[in-house]
Amino acid sequence: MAFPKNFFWGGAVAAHQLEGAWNEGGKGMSVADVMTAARHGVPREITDGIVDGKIYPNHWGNDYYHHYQEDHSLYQEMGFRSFRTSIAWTRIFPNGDDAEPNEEGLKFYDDLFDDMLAKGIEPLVTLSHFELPLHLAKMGGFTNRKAIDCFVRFATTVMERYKDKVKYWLTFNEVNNQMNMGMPFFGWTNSGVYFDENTPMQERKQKIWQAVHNEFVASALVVKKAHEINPDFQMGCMIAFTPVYPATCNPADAIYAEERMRDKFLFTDVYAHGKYPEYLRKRWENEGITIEMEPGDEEIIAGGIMDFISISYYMSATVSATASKEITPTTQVAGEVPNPYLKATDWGWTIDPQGLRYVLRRLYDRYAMPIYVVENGFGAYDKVEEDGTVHDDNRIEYLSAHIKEMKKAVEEDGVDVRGYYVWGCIDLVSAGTGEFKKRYGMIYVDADDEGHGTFERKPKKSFYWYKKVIETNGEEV
Ligand code: P53
Repeated sequence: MAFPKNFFWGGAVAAHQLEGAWNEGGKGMSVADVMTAARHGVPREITDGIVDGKIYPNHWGNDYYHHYQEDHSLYQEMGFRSFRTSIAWTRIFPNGDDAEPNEEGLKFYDDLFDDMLAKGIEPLVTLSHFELPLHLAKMGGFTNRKAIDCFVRFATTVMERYKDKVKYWLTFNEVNNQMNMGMPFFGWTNSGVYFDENTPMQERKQKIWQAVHNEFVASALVVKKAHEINPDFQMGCMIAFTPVYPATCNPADAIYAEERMRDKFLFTDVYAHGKYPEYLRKRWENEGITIEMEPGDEEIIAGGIMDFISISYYMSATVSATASKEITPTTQVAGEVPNPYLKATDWGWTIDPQGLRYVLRRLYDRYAMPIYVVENGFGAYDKVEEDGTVHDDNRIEYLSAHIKEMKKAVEEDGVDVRGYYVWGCIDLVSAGTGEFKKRYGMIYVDADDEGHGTFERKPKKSFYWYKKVIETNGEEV
């Protein structure tokens, strides 16, 4: 048998993409609440507050806030062993720096976790998934050290509150996305760092690297706190591990591709080894970046080593040393060129199941730590048949091919993979575009890009397929 008996088969979501109820229950505004709806190739706008006439899809999501019991029952029916969601920071501390937490928000997640646990589903909770309080973003987000204290306080509050309910935690979702400094979206969602098209690159770099350092300190402080609160807690980092291949066997391409891989490895290196790698210090030096560190920061980072690594995996990227390094709204990595061996989704994301195995091997070879694949999924247009069913064979094909490669990583390469979570196991708002029609779900939600619809839930064909995968512990994929 490839997968251990207690392997975590499940699904993943993030509060801001599905809860909706953006101003209910005492919730404050987050960075996600001021991002407009867009589409492939057109970036989401970050507006100064709510602007009349613009569409803000995160305000309604898929209305999970009012549907969670029903949704958890569907997950139970599929056999989920675990479910990953995030706690919306602004439900707990509406402004991020409030004197007291919001009891109504705390109670909401008490009920939500109780319901999951009653249905035999183990929660995996992301503490920060693109949900920084807007008030903190206005103060510079994570470039401001005040955000460190606020995050630690938020994390401590929820870890203490749910210490007997939640055992698995992630600190910052896809913290490496902000290495893409060409698009304002990434710095904003990761760190509450705002810049626009006119901000010079050097200024962007300086701000993002400072935010990254502050997040390493914040993450390490939270990991330490977590183990004090409950020694059984399992703490993880979360990296979007899009592998980067060289376009040719030209050594210059190989070196450049590895350089872009370091944009991800630098994060896992710090999380796994507790210190900044030499190549990163050199990079800062060569690029004229000065990181403001306080005495003790490096000791804090050394004390915040993770218990496991978690990744999202959707696609791979291929680069050439000589290709243009300009970033467009559809660029994943600077210097990207098409890969003639791979097809892509309607949103231009390459489909590369072997890339998942490649990444699992590279990570396990480097760290020998347990790995959770906490996001993998297929964003596509769904066709609803006359009788209301959705035959999403393309999604089944995508997921199945990826699970098969993950299985090889376990069986043939000996990688210690502990869990697999289908991203957007239920239709929700796309982070990148704000669309609802870029659907990932195995459960269909009747809603459109403008939030019209009944929000009724219905299993798709993939729902029954995944149920079988779980039932057979990955033997039948
Ligand atoms: P959407 C970019 C590249 C890889 C993953 O993405 C990304 C992004 C940001 O768009 O985000 C992760 O919804 C993220 C989720 C997100 C999911 O991938 O743009 O952790 O919040 O929804 C899919 O299609």
